[in-house]
Amino acid sequence: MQAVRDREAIEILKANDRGGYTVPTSRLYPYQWNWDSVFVALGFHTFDKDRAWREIEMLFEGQWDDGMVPHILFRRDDPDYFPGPSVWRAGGAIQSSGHSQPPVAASVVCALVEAGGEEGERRGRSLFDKLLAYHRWFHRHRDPHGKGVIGVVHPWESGRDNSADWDNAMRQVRIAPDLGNYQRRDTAHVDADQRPKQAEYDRFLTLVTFGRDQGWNQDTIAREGQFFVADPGNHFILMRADRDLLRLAERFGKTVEADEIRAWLTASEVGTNLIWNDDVSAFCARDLRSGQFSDAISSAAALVFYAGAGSEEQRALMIDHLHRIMDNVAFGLPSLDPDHARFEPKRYWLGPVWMVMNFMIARGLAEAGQVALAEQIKAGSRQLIEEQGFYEYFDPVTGEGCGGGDFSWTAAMWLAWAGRHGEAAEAA
Ligand code: 9WN
Repeated sequence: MQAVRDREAIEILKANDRGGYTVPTSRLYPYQWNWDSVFVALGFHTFDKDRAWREIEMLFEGQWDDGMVPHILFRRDDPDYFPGPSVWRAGGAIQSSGHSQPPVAASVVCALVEAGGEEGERRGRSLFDKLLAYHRWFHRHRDPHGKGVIGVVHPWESGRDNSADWDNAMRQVRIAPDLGNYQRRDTAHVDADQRPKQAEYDRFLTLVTFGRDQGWNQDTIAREGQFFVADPGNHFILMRADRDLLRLAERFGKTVEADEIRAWLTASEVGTNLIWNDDVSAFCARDLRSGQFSDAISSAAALVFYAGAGSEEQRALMIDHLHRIMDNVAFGLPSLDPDHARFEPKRYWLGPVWMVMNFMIARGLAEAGQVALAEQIKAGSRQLIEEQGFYEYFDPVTGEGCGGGDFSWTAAMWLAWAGRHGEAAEAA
């Protein structure tokens, strides 16, 4: 099975290659997505190092002048996806969406550089300034008041689109009256029961049209937009990426930049307390306008270990939650606590298991000495792919593969992590 799945995973990455960048899967997602591409680079790196670097370099070709790396790059128009470039009307040399996605790039670049080799050293070094500009953009525009916690201006920016994390804030979003009769394309490719609901799409679109009408002025969007919510996912992922960027800065002798990054980390350690919800004893999303907490414990909260964040007490309480949640499902880690009223095992980010989340969560747990939990998550991930193949996400109760098939980041996570034995192999 190992050899068969290895071969299939390589074939999927090759088939989804569009000439130096990879689509998440054909038809459903026909463009280059930010965090997908970065994870995909880890997969390519196991059999074609040059192609791995190319993936990330092509993503950064779409970087905006202000440092932002958009969540989608539209290199060509494709009627299979909505909303496409004519709706977003954003970007420069390459048309793009108007906000970002989880900033995993510095962490993967750091892993590729540390895997060794002169070529990796050279290509990592030439990406350093771009990564630094990207992180500066996140700290400036997604933490405009310097609270030390990262917000998202659209659920799509979190990469966890219909998570229960956004429920309170999304309820407040007044749907734009002029959305017209737009045609969703996602439900033409995937069972509607496994996708976000129409009311959510209306709000997703409302937020896009607001940003577009502001000419994608990020200050105005964060200040006046209808949605600005502290995201445990992007907060913890950026913290980890800051630590990895710092490793690169030290390696490349960038001392001034290293001090700047250390200051971000100090601020983030303080800011982490702002997303600790005492009512449920967990890290939760929090509306940055009203201060209101979400009561949902999503898989993003489990990234606290990956970030190397939180107090001893907070971390211990999160471990208790993880044991409870893992005992509740056949395959972990579900994207939402099964004890939450909104849990739906097949609906996208309301329950299903996602391989890229598992990869980061397991890595953080292993680093924190929680080896048994980390192994449990990795073994479950491996079994899901072995039995079902390379689906977009998986039902944590039945193990059924859901969403799109032949999925690039699932294939990449197999090659770089779930399908490999031993810590060394995990470094890619
Ligand atoms: C919107 C590509 C992307 C992932 C996201 C996932 C989904 C898009 C969509 O697909 O989002 O960005 O149209 O549903 O939620 O994490 O990057 O795989």
